[in-house]
Amino acid sequence: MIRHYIIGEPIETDSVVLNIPAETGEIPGFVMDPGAKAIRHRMDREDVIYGLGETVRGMNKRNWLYISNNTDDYMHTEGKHSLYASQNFILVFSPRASFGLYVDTPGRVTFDLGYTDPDVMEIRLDDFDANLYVVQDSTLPGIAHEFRHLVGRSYIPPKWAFGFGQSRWSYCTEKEVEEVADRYQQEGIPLDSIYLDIDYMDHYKDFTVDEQAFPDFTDFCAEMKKRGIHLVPIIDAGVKMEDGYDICEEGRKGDYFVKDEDGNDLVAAVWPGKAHFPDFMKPETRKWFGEHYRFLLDQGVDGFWNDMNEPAIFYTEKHLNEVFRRIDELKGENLDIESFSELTSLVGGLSNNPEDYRSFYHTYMGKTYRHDKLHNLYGYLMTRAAGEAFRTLCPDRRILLFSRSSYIGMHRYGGVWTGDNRSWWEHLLLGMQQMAGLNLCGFLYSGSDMGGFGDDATEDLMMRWLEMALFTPLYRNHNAKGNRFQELSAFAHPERFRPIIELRYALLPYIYSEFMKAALRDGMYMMPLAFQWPDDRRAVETEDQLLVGESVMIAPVYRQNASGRYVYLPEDMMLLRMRSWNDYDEIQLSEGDHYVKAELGEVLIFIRKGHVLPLCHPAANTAALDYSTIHYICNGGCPEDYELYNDDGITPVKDPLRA
Ligand code: MIG
Repeated sequence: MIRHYIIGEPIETDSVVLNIPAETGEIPGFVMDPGAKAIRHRMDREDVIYGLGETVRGMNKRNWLYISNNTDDYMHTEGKHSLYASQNFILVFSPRASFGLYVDTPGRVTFDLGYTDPDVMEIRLDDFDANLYVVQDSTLPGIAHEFRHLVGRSYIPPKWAFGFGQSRWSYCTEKEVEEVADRYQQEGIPLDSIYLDIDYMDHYKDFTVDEQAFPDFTDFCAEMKKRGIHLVPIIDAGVKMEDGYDICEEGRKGDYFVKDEDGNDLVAAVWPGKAHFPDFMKPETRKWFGEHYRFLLDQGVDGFWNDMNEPAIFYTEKHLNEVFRRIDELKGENLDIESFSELTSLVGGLSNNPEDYRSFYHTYMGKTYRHDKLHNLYGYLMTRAAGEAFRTLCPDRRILLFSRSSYIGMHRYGGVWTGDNRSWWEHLLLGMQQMAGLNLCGFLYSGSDMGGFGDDATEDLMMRWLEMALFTPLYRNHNAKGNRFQELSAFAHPERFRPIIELRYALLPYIYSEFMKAALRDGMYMMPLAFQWPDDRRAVETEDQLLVGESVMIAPVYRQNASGRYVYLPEDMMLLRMRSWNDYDEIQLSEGDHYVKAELGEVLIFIRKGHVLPLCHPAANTAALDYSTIHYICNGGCPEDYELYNDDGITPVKDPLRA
């Protein structure tokens, strides 16, 4: 059951698809404190809080302060409060009565989940206006399902988007991209996609291709398609300011950009230097911007990633001028500790500055709003622009689309990747933990940059990351310019990765089935163990294992130089210790604690009692998979009872599946 309450005068976000009449009166379990712009809930000692999507720390969000304030932050350390997204749904799992709470407001929300007082959950709103939805059900999967039903069906990508993808900022030319494909082919490692980062563009201009570097992009796309590889270009939020550049000109003429205090198109910088920012809050802007994806679709592209849409701002022109003025004043002065730190923070404070976010305006639902009031919707509505356009530009096929910034509601239009993580072992684990919150918030198609975006990956880290992520829907190796190359072919032993990637392909019938069933039935694809064993405290506290679909539990190795790990089994299970899709040990383990060996290159997959795991022969890419080779590993279950879902992987799916 879902109950709807209204605080103040909320701004509509279009994140909810059911019309649930609002009730008046007390919100069950909460005390309202309008003076503090807060609602408060007393927690039991045993309460666990899930949700909040892609945030730092573990799956249980309790005892930290999370602030929904979409931020381009490339240091995902545990002291942080905000990352790129605002996914304001929490699930409070309590022996008393579990419930879900969705705080629907586009402004800043502070989730003080026992940070100030360990016994108290306090949710503070910058503006005391919100739609609140309280979701009640007797089970955790039930609450998750009700909530997902409330916010609408999750985005479904084409099937090839479940294959392995290679990315790096940057591949600058056709030749470089070809070489990546060649090297994978030479190594015999399956590959479905290569991502194009900002360098494919002409001077970082959206909807352009650098003609020197890619002289015939249409031909190039076709040639790569023939090799089974999809090219996936990036699109940035900021539009380069340049006379004669069609997107800039159209945006100015059509009044599609956000406005500064004086009513002029805001000038702020990102990649290309000075840029304008589309006002994605306006349907006209979304329509206009979305249509421009056609430029790349027409050339054979069928996937995109939307970046910098928090939006990230290097500096605004106005603020930069103020900084220059002040620096001029400081020039020649004796800089003591105060004036010197003023100088450094003047420059350091230019990017993503809170004051800048209060200095421009949107037109939303016929009214003018200062940006910060709607801030968390920007990435969502950029991605919605693309998603909605695809429905008319190519109604007969699915297009891959995922975004860095998001808000609940966006999950209907695209997936997410978790942004600029690092080649750190702790981020390998974080990448797994974030999947629980993301699934709960509807972002089924998601994943982190495998190998880590920042810093240098080692062969063992890369290997363990590919193993951990074997079941994550987005399976992409991505990293940043300046770091050690981490294409699998760049390591000392590329051949050691092949069995892992092949295993991913062998698992695709299961991954795709379970993903699609979750999407089409508003269910969870990856979930914490508490969803299955709520009465088992050990299971509930397990932070480094996940359930994937109906049959599988994963327990990856996430420590360097470890050749095994402890695993907790809430019930008897079959362990598959897999070295490849056709070389593995089958071991029956009884419930309880086990130390399980897993050398580098060995993956631990647990099959639940009474369940089966379908596997097929691997292939060079998803299109080449042969479902007639499917065979089942059974732990007591019958293959006939397994509901294998398959389709052409391209045609949009209209109807929900009946359970
Ligand atoms: O400020 O396009 O998160 O994946 O490679 C960096 C360059 C901008 C951030 C994205 C990252 C991408 C990078 N972008």
